[in-house]
Amino acid sequence: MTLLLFAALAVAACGDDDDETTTSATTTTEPTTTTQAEEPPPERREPPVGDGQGGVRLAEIGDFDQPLYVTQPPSGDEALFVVEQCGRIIRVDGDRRDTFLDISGQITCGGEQGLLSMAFAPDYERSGQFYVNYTDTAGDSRTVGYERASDSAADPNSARELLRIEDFASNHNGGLLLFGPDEELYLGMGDGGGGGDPERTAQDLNSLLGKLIRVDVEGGSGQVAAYGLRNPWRFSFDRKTRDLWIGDVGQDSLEEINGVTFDQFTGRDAPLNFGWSAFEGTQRFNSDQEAPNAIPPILEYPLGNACAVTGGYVVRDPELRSLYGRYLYGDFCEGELHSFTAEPGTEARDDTALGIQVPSLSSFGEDTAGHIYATSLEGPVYLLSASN
Ligand SMILES: [Ca+2]
Repeated sequence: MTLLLFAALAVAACGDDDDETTTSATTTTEPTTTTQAEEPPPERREPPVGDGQGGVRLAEIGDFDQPLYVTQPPSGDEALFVVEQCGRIIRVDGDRRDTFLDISGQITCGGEQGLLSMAFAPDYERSGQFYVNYTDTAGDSRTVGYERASDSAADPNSARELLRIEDFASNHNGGLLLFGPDEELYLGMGDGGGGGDPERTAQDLNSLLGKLIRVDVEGGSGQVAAYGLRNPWRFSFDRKTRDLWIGDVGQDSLEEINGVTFDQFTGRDAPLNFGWSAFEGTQRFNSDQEAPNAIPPILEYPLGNACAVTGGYVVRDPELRSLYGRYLYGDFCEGELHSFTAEPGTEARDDTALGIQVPSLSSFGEDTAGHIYATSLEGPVYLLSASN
């Protein structure tokens, strides 16, 4: 207050000298002010794209029962929510843990089935609404809305079914629910399962299997948002650019990662076709399937020690300097974290191992501030922190 007053007095005193001084003071001051307004302070400047090598450590936030997702409400609650495969959602607030929801009696758990994810409504702070996807006792996919009863517990009686998709095999169930930058709810759905797309669902626009689905949270219907997917277990939107990234689990040869801009995803060519099962990665697969407009993957890698891609996030946590601006992903069996410079439409050229393993890497997660988490189906959930 004193300093501000002093500064104001000094400027006033300066302007009082004579006409010429006033003019020169005005012309030199104004451009300086403009420059300061446009240039963000150093700590807000965007870091350069990292090299993907090191500088990261895993900080365990706790041990859970087969965790396969972690997320956080968009506002109003700084707790983390960990999704356990066999039907519980655990709210983690510092050292305190509460079972937020337990629907273990309504699901099939094991293999690729179970409670597969949750998503908070963009207005969760006010509405208390959130959504879950799970495999029901008949093996079908269900997307159900719930409401919060208190900060630490959902109301189990508030269940409202939005979408039920009949499924013919226990594998390839997708299951990630995520609100897009357009505040629409998206669901990843596998091709039904078995192997080789036996029912030829992925290229069939009349089927919701093998798709990214836009879920109408009011009316409870699903619309094809993208197709030609085998099992898009985890996908994400870049919080800075809005780009869509999909880790699509492959058949016997290739795992693939797809990346498109949000305008591509929702533009005149929508719904986009990612090629399965005419293609597995860039290789021709089912000869009776055609996908002339298929979008090739940004990255593909062969099976071996690897078995199933776990799609991640474009890292926007400025503390993780080596990963900033890179798409982070891994493989459920191989466990090594990898990243490459995130550029939709451009084949990945600098895929790099981070030097960190997460055994049974079931998923990544991103909180509201942009911190990145990794879950191991063996129990631990980790925060990725800077190591120096
Ligand atoms: Ca299935």
